[in-house]
Amino acid sequence: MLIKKISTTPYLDQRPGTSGLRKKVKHFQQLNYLANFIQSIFDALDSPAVKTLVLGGDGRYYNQEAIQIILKIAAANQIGKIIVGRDGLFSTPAISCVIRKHQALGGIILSASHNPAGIDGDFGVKYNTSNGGPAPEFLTEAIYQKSQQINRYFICQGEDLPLDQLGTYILGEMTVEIIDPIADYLALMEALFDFDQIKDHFKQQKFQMCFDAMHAITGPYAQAIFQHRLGVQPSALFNHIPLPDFGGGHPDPNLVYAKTLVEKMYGEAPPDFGAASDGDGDRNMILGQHFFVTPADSLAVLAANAHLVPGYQGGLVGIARSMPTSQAPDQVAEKLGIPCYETPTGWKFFGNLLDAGKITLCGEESFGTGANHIREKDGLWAVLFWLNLLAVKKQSVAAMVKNHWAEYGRHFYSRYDYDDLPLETAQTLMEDLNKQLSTLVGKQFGSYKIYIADDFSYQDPVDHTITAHQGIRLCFEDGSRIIYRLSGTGTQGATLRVYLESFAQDINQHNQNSQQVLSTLATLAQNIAQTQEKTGRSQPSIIT
Ligand code: VG1
Ligand code: CO
Repeated sequence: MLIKKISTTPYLDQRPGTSGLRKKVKHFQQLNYLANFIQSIFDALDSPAVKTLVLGGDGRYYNQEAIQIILKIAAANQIGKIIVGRDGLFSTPAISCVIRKHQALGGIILSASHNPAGIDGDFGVKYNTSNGGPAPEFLTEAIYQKSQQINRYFICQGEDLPLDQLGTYILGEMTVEIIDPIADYLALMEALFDFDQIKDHFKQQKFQMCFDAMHAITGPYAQAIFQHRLGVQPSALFNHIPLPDFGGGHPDPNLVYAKTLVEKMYGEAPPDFGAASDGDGDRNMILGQHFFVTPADSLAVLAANAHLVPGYQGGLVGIARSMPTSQAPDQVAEKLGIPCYETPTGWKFFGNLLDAGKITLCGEESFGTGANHIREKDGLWAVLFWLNLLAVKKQSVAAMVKNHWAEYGRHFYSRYDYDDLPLETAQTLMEDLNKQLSTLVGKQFGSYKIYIADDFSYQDPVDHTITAHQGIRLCFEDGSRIIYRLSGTGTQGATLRVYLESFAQDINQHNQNSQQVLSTLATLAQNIAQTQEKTGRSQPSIIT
């Protein structure tokens, strides 16, 4: 087969962010843009030739075309074998599972996660390594450096492959195996959870659930798991047909965007349990009847009860949470006598801790929960974990969480996002905050006194690399925190995220409304950073 060497010139904006390279679809469709980045991945990898890679995406617009281009570039770069999900699909957790199971060198994930899709939406490419997790910083940086020097890429000439047909194909000298994207993942879930007990709980207790796939990748997985394997009624699955534009929605599972689910769970006679996942299937939102479980509370409840579930009967070795995530899991770790690590935002920082056997569970405030079974956060895994616990405890979601608060105290939590700010405005705001840090320590604001004000820096306990400038932390003496950081996943302007947390031990305070409890802290956060003066916005774009 003819291998062509195509001359090209670098694009200066190919540095991966929190979770891979994300840009508008049209940006990716520029001449050689995708090819440059894919070739840079192969150029940065240590002798990728004759090895196996896994490839798939969340089905968004441009997924199929990108797969065909990537296959031809891989074949021209002497990759030995590529395992592709049927129709070019894989959820992010499933691809992590398949990389590990098939001992691949790594995988290429095509997704912009929860960012909107369609011709005017976003696209993304992420490289994961042989442990199944996002490439560490040194590798994403190496890929970026290659992309800045690139002057050619290699591509095979040939027909497109029929991605809808399972089977083995040959492209040049490369083998392409098209597999069912669900089977390996389902087998892993069955090894961790007691599916028969969950099924019985649905039957005996007349326990009802619903799941919103938001027209993204988890639809077919949810059908296979909940409907076919656990016997849930088809009507319990909403928006389960994946669409290239995700139905025009924003597949981010939170109270604002998962509208269908929220209306159902806060409506009349709701089911006992509701859940949603995001575009690529790694996030989750858990709801009870008229009840929302914050992601950090979810991680804390799972950790406290993990021994009740087959996969975690032996107990936990440790927990990790990202820095802006509430400290609810820390309390559980303390009681269990295990460490709780605090990492920068992004799943890549959990990889070393998981590989070194230092943690079993981990999570982020952004609706991400996961464990050592793979190296990505895992939406459906979290849903199954909750279902298994509910089947064991035979309690409502609200009762489980409230009992948890009674034992550990409640962490009120909220995130304020200021979207689409001019980059310079956002950067100046952060720089000005940085300059204030030394004067803030010891300062009293009403009943709040600051005892730590810093720019978060993380030293990886395994490879000792230091990652600096990961967000500004203001910690108050009563356990409250305000955190400011800029998003690394957006494709338009800059997004300022302000994270608010406040702690109440007293059970009499647990039933208060989060936004009310956090209102003084929210005003303080605005005043200290002068958000209104600097951004011209009196309110955030979205509160989750
Ligand atoms: C956001 C979240 C972060 C998450 C990342 C990728 O990053 O805050 O917690 O790991 O998205 O998740 P940022 O830099 O925009 O705050 V996903 O589901 O987009 O792969
Ligand atoms: Co995601």
